[in-house]
Amino acid sequence: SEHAGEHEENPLFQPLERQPAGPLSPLLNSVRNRTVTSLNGEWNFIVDQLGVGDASPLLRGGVGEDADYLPYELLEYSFAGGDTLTVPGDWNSQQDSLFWYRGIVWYQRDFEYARAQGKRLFLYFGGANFAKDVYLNGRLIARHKGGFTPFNSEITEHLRPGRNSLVVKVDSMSSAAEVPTEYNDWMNYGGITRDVLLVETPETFVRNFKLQLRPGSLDTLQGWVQLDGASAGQRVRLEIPEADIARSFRVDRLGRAEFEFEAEVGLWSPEQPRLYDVAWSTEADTLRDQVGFRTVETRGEDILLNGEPIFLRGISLHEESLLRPGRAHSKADAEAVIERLVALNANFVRLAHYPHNEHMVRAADRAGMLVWAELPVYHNITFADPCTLTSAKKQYSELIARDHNRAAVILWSLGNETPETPARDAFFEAMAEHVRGEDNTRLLTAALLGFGGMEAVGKYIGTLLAARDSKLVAFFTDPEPVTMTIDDPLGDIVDVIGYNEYLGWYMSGMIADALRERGMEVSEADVRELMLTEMVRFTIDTDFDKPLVISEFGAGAKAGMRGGPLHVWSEDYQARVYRQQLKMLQNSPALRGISPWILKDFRAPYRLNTHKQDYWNRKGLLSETGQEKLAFEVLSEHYAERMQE
Ligand code: GCB
Repeated sequence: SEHAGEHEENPLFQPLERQPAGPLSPLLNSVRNRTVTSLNGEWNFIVDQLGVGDASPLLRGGVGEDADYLPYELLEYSFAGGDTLTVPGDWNSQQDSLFWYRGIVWYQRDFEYARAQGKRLFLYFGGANFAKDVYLNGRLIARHKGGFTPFNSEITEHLRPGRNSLVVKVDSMSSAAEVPTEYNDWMNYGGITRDVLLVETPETFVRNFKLQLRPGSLDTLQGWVQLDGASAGQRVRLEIPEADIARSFRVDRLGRAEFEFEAEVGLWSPEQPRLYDVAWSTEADTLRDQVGFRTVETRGEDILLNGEPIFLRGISLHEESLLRPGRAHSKADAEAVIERLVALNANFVRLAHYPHNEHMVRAADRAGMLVWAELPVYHNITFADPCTLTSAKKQYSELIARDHNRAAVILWSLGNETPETPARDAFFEAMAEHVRGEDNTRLLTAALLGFGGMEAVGKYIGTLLAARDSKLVAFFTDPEPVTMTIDDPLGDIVDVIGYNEYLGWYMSGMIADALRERGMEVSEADVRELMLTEMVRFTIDTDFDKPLVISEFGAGAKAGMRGGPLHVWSEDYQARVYRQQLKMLQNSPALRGISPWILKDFRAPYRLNTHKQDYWNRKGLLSETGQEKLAFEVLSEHYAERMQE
């Protein structure tokens, strides 16, 4: 993975020698509640398709230097005078010429900062896709990989009085050993896609804390607080005025204190998303946050929130804005999503397939939307490569360090539709241990891939067709209903079984093919029709005594396109799939949640049907501009009924 995001070696130019970047600083939690200066806005940029910017001798010390040269000195790059890109934001949706571009873009901006005596300064990135080299005043100060998690670096010592030049080399290419790889059913939006902030702190400050109910207990708070720049024995005070909590702790020589104490707190729930103002103070610093308290656990096939069984009425979501094309990154984006979730009567959202921005998770906390969060361990990544595991662990640590106080987040998903192999199982065992070690206040899940049921469904449909063709219908007044059993061994590792199934979409075509291979003359239309009518007799079961969440089902529809009951791409067909799937899922005894695929149409270079898809995945309940399709109401009515239960 050392080479992820790095292009094949240039035959002519060797990478310039440079001083290695120092280590990143451990993540600062709740950055927006600190003293911050935004570096969002217009940044200069240079597109560097061949990756010569830090290799070509013609560029002297490289683009990262952002050097001033005299008029008689030859220098073949310049940031000044070009176009600009808005940060935060992906480059693909900002410049037509960059729509399909995957590779390197160098970003640059100036800033001035008057640092008061005794203050420290950190440079914080909410997220940038994928690999980044950060230069301050010509010096490489930070390197980071992973497109969806935050990082920060202390720049106290690198800051200059007056003008400072910040350059970020962003490479949107991933690699085979990375998380994710290059092959995903979503647009690889490149760029500095999330907020960039300067964060000022005192010499000694509260870096991070975790404050949650102890798992299984409704009256014990537990966690830790981490100071930065502290000496052993220093005091840190916790205050939660609305709960009459005021306590102080002494940190150890690493600046950390762990605690557990009894407390009477009102609980956070979707019905009442109560958040408490929490303040952590040292002599010179106060860090505030808004924290909700709840427990989540499983008991057999139940998911218990605050000790009570709960059903997750959800929908899946990619991080694309409902307000404009491209990646979502703002509070307004998040609130636009919440509004649609409320209209759907949802209490749950699957933030697929990578960590979404912090605004989204905080909006969920305020609105009482339960969250499934996940890492882009997607399809067949290189499970056997130890670098892949290292990268995945690091990304999960960054996500947990950001979100461990968000009551809304109840599920950490380890991966999506990963084919069964021993290397994969070993990878997930290591990941589960890692994630549980970092956070024991959430459940683990994964969206399993299973064709386990396919053979049974194929046989059933084939038998019906054969009977019909030989006019033996009469003998099939009561064929055995099908049970699709999920037996992926990953089910042993997780707490909640996620399962993606596309009975109403992909499976009909696959079964038609399989039956033809066995010599039956069947049409896809016949299979599709039978699937849609018969699926209400199917049951999804698992080999595990654990809750089941159907993490995806769906069908593609182009907004405004109407058609008959078998017309794929029509809104009518999609709505029919939803009606039948929702009926069918009532049969599954372990079902404790649903998050169909997906809230809104999203950009997907996999989708080549230029007539119907036009590089959009059309499984949204909303069009790419937010227009409701028929299925939206089908799901919202279904959820309204479930709310009555
Ligand atoms: C899936 C994947 C999702 C795809 C979806 C589809 O199973 O998890 O990333 O976009 O199917 O539309 O095929």
